[in-house]
Amino acid sequence: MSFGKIYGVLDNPRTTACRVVAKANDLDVELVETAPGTKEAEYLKVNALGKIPSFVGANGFVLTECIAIAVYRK
Ligand SMILES: N[C@@H](CCC(=O)N[C@@H](CS)C(=O)NCC(=O)O)C(=O)O
Repeated sequence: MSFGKIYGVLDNPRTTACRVVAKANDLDVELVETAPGTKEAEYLKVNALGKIPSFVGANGFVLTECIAIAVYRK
């Protein structure tokens, strides 16, 4: 079952840190490739600053800031 999605870039350090923690906790988290600094309207609804990474849980819960994402537990 999906835990959620991480918006970020493969090999970006902050994205990677979040994905490593998810993997270590056996969480199914999809990576949605998103360029840092994007001003796409859809992404700005997730992260108003356009920064990566961002997390959107399967329940719709949104988190930004890589440390907050990494330590988040449902
Ligand atoms: N405090 C944020 C910083 C996020 C951040 O600055 N991400 C960079 C990429 S590593 C970014 O999106 N830069 C694009 C920009 O600042 O417009 C965090 O730790 O998640």
